[in-house]
Amino acid sequence: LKYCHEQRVPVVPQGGNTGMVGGSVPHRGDEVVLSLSRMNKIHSFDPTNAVIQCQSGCILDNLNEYLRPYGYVMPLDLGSSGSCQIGGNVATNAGGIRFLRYGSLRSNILGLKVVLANGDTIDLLNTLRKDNTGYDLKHLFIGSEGTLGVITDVCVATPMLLANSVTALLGLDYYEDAVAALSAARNKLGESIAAIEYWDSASMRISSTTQLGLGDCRFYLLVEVASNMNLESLEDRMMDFLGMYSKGVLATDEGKKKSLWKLRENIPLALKGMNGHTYKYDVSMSPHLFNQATLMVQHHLAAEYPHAQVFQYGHLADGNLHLNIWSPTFDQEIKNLAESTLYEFLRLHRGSISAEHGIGVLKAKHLNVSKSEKAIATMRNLKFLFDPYNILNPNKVLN
Ligand code: S2G
Ligand code: ZN
Repeated sequence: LKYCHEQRVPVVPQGGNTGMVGGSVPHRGDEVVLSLSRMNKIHSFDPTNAVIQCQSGCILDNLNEYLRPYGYVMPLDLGSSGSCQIGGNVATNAGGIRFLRYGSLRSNILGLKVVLANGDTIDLLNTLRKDNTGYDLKHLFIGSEGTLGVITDVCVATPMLLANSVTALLGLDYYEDAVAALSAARNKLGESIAAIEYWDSASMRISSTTQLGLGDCRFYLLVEVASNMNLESLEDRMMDFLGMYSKGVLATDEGKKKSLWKLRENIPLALKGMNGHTYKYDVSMSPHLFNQATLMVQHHLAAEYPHAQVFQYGHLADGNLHLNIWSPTFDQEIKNLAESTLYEFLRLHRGSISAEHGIGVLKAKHLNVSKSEKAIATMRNLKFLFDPYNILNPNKVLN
């Protein structure tokens, strides 16, 4: 980095390269791609403090495998866990399906080691749960997508691996029922909730052909509880919750739980497999608004683009909607119309144009939908402070 800084050579840091917004790929053609894959050593795990220290190139699944015998897990889980690397997860502050249970990855990072654009190393590695000594610099690098520094080592607080889990799938006829079920789940299942995901009938149709005995529902809600309490009591709690609904299935054995999760995990995979183009929007707003936002985009597209199909799915309790549009071929007009509709809606409701996937290069020009001019100007000042020659992942995050 010292050499590239002096020679003004742009550098694209790259981990598992599983990002969704083009944040880890070169775009100009004159960049050096700096792979962290070979920096994949696990330094230590302290079972007393439940903190793991490792290098950025460690693959998420490998870290989970390493922690399992100790009875701990990594504080995030996402579809790409087989190839994404913890350094990239931290650089994008990745979300995933366990955000509801473990909180943001950011809140579980205790320390980092970072190399700056000029080659200086900042050692912020510590395993302290509490450390109130001045500006918390690590938070500048978490989620900065490799534009302020290159993360080489991380210290992560690890939650316990819970002995038992029970998964349920509800079939609902109205979106409002899904939002009401979210509150009911919080009341009935409380601290044992491990995940709440939802999707619409269009998403179910492409994800699975098997009938679940739920009939044709407009919306599906997957609810998972996990705890060290015995399986019977956990099952009773879930049955008590499910008893409120006429269409629901419950899974306690691993195979059945996996098949319910597959219904959710298959949605983005099915979209990728459909011959055509998928426009992906990963947005945040109040859970009350997901269906309204989707119907609005659908309505704006229907007249001129009847072949375009709109899908809504995501992390309901996190207020994170994955609104995806599919069309037989890429059409700039569909993209423009969908984005003007959706981003106007987000502006109106103070939502975010990127809930978990980050900004990368794809969303950089829309940053002002979710950030004020002053905030963006301050981000530019920080960028200039850390990377005056703009060699670190140029054109990403900041247009
Ligand atoms: C999800 C995964 C990536 C995608 O399914 O939760 O974050 O394709 C997404 O949307
Ligand atoms: Zn997601």
